[in-house]
Amino acid sequence: MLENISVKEIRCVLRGKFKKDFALKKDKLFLTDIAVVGDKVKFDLNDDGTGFIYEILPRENYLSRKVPKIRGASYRGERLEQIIAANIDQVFIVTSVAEPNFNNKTVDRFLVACESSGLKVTIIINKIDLDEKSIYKKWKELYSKIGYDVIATSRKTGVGLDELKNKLPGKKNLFWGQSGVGKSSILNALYLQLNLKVGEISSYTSKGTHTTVTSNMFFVGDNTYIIDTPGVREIDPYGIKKEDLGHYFIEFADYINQCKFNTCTHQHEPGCAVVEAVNNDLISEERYDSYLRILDTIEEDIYF
Ligand SMILES: Nc1nc2c(ncn2[C@@H]2O[C@H](COP(=O)(O)OP(=O)(O)O)[C@@H](O)[C@H]2O)c(=O)[nH]1
Ligand SMILES: [Mg+2]
Ligand SMILES: [Zn+2]
Repeated sequence: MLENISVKEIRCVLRGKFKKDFALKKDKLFLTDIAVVGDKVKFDLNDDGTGFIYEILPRENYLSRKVPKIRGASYRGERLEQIIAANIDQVFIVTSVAEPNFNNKTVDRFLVACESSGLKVTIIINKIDLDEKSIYKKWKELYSKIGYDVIATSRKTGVGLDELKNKLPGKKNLFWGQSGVGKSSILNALYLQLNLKVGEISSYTSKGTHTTVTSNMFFVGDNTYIIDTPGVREIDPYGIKKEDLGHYFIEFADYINQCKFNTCTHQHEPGCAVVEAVNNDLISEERYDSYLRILDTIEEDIYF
């Protein structure tokens, strides 16, 4: 049985040469991680059972965002890429209907980040026990129609949890979403042994200059891994050009090639097939609105 494969934890530090690479980046305000959750590495084993990482193997894929903006801080320069995790099989974007309220604009930002990394995504709408008016149904329908798998869940009543658990075996599964939506709660319900802390909000170092974001990967048997990601308030997808953004709204694909100009950014350009599709209700207003908003932030970042 795969469950019997032994998984051993070895505490490692990075070899000096990585540290030098690290130092070179110090002229920038933010530093990005060198080794991230999910990386495959080569290391030397010390006598005391600890290890020295001397090589990080090429990543099959990785999920990232821009290093978060710090409120009230003013600085110049680019915002670096922060890698959340590497070598992932699928991502679950976790949302909730209430506490915090469902925010489709935020969901779309997460989706863009996943799509630009070529990762398979499922959307979880949690806390439906709080949803007296069943507003989740509208969003479930909207995202299902586009082609995403959507699972409505409640940690309280247990609805949807079996459906979710059936999707996880044999994969490296990353759970991503805003703070407080119930990521850790759901994972605790699925795997009692995890015993993750619940109810955390994003934390800052004492200086308040760097948001602490660390992900943790857990082996839960059956060749299955779970990555829990704490402390996300909002994300800005990294490294996306204006002219490429439309490709990460997957339902635009049917129309993009029919635009009059191949440099079309689907705003006010004449002969835009995406705008026409919005006018004909073939693309939802909500999604198109998200698209325009993200497009705006991409422009701002150039002169950040
Ligand atoms: N009513 C309700 N509350 C939930 C549900 N899932 C989680 N919560 C609560 O939401 C809060 C945040 O949960 P947590 O798992 O820490 O969220 P995370 O930041 O996404 O990991 C906690 O107080 C949980 O008890 C749910 O399905 N229904
Ligand atoms: Mg959590
Ligand atoms: Zn267009």
